[in-house]
Amino acid sequence: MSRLFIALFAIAPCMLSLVAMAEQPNILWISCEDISPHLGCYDDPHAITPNLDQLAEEGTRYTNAFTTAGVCAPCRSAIITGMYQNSIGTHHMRCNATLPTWLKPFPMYLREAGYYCTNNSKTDYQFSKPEKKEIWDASGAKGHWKNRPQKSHPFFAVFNFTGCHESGIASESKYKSVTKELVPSQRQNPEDLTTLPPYYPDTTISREDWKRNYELITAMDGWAGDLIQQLKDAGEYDNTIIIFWSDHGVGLPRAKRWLYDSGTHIPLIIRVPEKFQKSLDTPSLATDNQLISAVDFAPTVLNIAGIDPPTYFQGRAFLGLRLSPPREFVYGARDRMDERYDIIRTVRDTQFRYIRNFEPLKPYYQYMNTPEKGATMREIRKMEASGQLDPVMALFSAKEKPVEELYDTHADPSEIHNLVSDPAFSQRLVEMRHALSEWQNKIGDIGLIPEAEIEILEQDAGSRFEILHGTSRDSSVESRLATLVEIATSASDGPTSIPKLFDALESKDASVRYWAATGIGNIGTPAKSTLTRVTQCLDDPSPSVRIAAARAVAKLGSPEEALPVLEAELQSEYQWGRLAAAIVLDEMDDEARPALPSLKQALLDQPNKYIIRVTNRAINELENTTNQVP
Ligand SMILES: [Ca+2]
Ligand SMILES: [Ca+2]
Repeated sequence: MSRLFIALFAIAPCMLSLVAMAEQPNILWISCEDISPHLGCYDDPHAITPNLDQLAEEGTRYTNAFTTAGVCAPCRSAIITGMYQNSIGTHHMRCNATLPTWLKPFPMYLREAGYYCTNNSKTDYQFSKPEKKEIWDASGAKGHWKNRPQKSHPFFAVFNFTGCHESGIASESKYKSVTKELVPSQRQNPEDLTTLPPYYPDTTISREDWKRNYELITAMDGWAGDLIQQLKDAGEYDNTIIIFWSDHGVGLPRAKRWLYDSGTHIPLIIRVPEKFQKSLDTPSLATDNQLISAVDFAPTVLNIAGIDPPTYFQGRAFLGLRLSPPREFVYGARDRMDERYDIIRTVRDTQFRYIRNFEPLKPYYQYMNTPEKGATMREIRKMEASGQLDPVMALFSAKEKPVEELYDTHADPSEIHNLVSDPAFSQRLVEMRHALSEWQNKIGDIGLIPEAEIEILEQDAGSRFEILHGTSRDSSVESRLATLVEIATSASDGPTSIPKLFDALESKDASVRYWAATGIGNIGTPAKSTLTRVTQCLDDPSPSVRIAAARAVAKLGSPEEALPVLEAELQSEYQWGRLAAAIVLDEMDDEARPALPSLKQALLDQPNKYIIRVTNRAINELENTTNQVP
């Protein structure tokens, strides 16, 4: 064995397979925003998408591809890192996490292997280091494979179409601008659409939104066709693997931000040119029904480029040589969406979806600035107010959520018939519940740690991932997570949990004390006997515990004791502590009236727009005003 070979083996094992490969394929990512598989090639009866249909005709259409969240940034952070957002702490929409020093966004491996990597242009990764310039050769509106220094350089080029983002549905001017080049035959008649989901009011207004979704997708299809044509014009079409995907489902209520298929089931089309089908051992299938998660994109791109994915990746390569066994499940997480928290986890196989609501006492539709502006959402609110909701719509306007949801997506593609109490599915329920907690343990899900606590803990831990894992990537997090899951569950369990919650106030773990105080607050008056002890928690060293305790003290009948604590936390150095305090003050409604001056003060010099939104909402409700904030 030559010295050179030994050296290569020692320093760069991941390059060996590259050496063996005849030619590195170019890779083009055509990505877009906020669309479900409303494409002709997915048998949608209305879609007008000739370019993507043609791509699917020449390549493979994946029918079971899912994102890890129902919203842009958490999904995009998982895609670029190859790790679940709730493992590395990029799970809140939006945030800025410190990553472990060993974690490299996957284009960095491609660049090391000689690829020219461009991103045009959305990042939304939820971390600021590594910086864009370390990840990409070029990232921005000018990023393009055409700018590679030499034609012989293989490229990995990403293009993203923002035109079909939810704002294109919600804003008439954006919709008109994005679709301005559509001809009459590419337009839709809202009256004729047969695919409006049953959980939306069937009104002219909702149908207008639904129509816009289709037309925005047609505009996106034209853009995708142009990217494909550019490859053909440059003679690179048969040297380039094309991967088309959306970053999550349609930008409408109970879809975007949610973990149902409506929010996480995405179109995924891949065309592997003939010459790579053999070298990558990927015969071209018209349709592939295997389960795919967006966290698999990173290992898959590295694998087809001939680079062994790093062992810390949490997804699997689904194309190329030496594949591991296919997935049994895909997983997803919902955490803070803009200014409101709601912790939800999901696991899905090819037929069933299981959902675990960790905050079941919160409604599905908490008031949030951005989604409330959409016309369909306003239509739902109107019908809620006038008592016109039919039973299906009423499911998601409920004041509380079930702890668990289970759906048979074959029989019930809209996921509206919860099977949790159906004895025929009890075995399935147990299996899915188990699969979910196994996944949470495996990845070290930090979602049950309050965000202000994460802000504090990441300082010492070095990164958010290392809060649970320590410096070892493999350490077991199971016992700590089990305690958190147990106490978070008890927090929504009602008065029988009072003794357990009371004891948990003594925990050394601030996150456990937080859930204990939150649980006592959830119970309210029947937990009155705990008032003296909970009042002591107003001086807890953790801001998250102080805020949860203040909420509990208010719910136990002493709002005057709670207010000074919450007013002080509104000025906290921890921005997510300020948000948590604002949320409690908003929840207190009229009891928070004495804090009005502090709420108004909190709007000033406030760098975090989410805190402004919640505070503005609280003030609007107290003063009967309709002030708008961005
Ligand atoms: Ca998006
Ligand atoms: Ca309020």
